[in-house]
Amino acid sequence: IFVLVALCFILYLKVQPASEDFPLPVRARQRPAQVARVRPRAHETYPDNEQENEIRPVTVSPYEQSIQLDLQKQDRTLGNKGVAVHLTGAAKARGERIYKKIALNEELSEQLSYNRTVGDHRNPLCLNQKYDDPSTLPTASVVIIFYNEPYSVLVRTVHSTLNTCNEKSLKEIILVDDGSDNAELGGKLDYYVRTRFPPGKVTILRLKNRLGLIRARLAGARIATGDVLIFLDAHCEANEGWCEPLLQRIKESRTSVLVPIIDVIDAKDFQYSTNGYKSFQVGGFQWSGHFDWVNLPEREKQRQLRECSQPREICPAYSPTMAGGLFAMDRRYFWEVGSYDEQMDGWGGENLEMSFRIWQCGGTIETIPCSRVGHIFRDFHPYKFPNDRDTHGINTARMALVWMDEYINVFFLNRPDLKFHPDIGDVTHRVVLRKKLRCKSFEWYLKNVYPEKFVPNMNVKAWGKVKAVNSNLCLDDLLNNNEKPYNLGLYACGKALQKSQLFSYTNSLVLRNELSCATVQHSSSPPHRVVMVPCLENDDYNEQWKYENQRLVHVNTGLCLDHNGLKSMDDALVEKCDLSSDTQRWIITRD
Ligand code: LR7
Ligand code: MN
Repeated sequence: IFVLVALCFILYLKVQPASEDFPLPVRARQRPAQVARVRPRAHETYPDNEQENEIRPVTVSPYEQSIQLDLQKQDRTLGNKGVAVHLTGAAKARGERIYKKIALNEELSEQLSYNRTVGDHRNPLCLNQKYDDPSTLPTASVVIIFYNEPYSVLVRTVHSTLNTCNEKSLKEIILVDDGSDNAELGGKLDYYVRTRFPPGKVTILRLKNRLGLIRARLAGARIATGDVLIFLDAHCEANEGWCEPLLQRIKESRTSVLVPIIDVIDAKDFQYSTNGYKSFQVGGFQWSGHFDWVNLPEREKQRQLRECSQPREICPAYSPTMAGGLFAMDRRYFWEVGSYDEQMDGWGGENLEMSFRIWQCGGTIETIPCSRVGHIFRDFHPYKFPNDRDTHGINTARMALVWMDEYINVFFLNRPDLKFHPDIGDVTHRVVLRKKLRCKSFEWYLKNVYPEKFVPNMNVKAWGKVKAVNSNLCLDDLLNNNEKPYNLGLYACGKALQKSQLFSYTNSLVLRNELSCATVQHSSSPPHRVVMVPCLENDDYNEQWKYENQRLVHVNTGLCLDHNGLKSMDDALVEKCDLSSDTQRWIITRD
């Protein structure tokens, strides 16, 4: 027995391969332990042409090796259906480190399959929808622009598009590289596109320099050949069946500019999340020129019921503005209606410009509820803006000069910094365009498209600073200008009217700023604070104030706004009304 065991042992040793020179099959030879690390760091570069690398006896191109390594890292099941994934150990730490740098967990992205599914989050009513045969629907060119996006995220965006958009409808995908200097987005991406995607489907357009996202989109649109342009950011994953409803609607109405419901892909754990299939928001704007999300107004629901024959929940919903990154539009209409303002640089502002332009010049912007696409929202921009300029502000000022008519005053009231900004440049060609297209006024837009939008100097008894008589204290939102409730504050009155001190006292006796209305917090004992709450569509009795004898009396509690003993930065309070009190007297002024 002993001899037998010994023999077996010797045999076993013989069979073990001497790790280096044993001829492994090609796949195994590419295991991470056995090839040089070919995946470059950001500062390393690939050879321009993989064939040129003749120094090392490499039989497989380094791009191929690198891509093989990428694929080996991935887990086909991880994150499927859009569930959250949490890394552990060293990978977790690496993920956190890269997240701090680029606001996105690139480590995790590299472990998720390019072909992961995000699930089907549509309203079940969508499944009964019938769309025309792809042969009679318009075709789509999907344009994806990118500047130094994480390679794996971009590649997943392309795979996801190919996996979810009907092959016959999807004419092409155009990737526009806006002058990225991240090495992986160079030759390796070219190689990937050449070897992994259906021939002719995916094109990369390389811009020599970074032109900014507006001009990058224009460059992509110029070479597109599909009937419909669909723009996507470079970090999107689409829900099943998102293409057809867009193409169908454009077939029916070519001047409808469409946005999908934009779902959230978490930048840390890549979870795909929705607000539930029933509710979604549409686009609004703030007078500072920023885009925001707003609930679907009751008025719009009524219009849907009147004008749409489908169940209301899946009807196109008119949207006053769009976020800008994800939309579909008839290609010819895109050019007819003025594409973009080519002099907008970098990032920002083009979405409100396009929104106002579409509405004012005869088109519509609609959210299509059966079309859903996820987008990775990042906490900060992982890139610098050209020349460190506030391109969002500058572009928005260009927009305002062309489209907002006299309402530009409200914009500059909110953005005095932009009023004489030297970089705004000339907008004559856009004014000419507006004339040529015979577009309607901004007043028309507000009245007909977005009547819910509050205008600080319209339908008001007074507007300006709410200033204490005999003191230099003013009501001030202390920069809390958001949509959650917050305590109203006091601050030294600014010389000029500033955004944080801009209040309106409306014809319906509401004291408010752009988004919030002043009310009194119900507490059993003093101090009673003044709280700013999101204004309701119909004014609430609890938010009414009477203005008499220079006193601001909260109707519901009968208490008076009072700054007795208060100083700058304190919360605003109400006290028992006292006609003889000097600290309960206020004026609303623009001086
Ligand atoms: O210089 C640049 N060049 C580019 O090509 C800067 C950016 N880009 C690319 C970038 O790689 C990305 O693919 O442009 C795309 C958009 O940039 P993001 O993702 O940094 O922008 P964002 O998602 O924060 O910004 C939103 O607003 C922008 C205003 O200019 C654009 O319209 C974005 O497309 C838009 N994104 C969306 O609407 C997605 C939904 C988010 C919301 C709300
Ligand atoms: Mn984006």
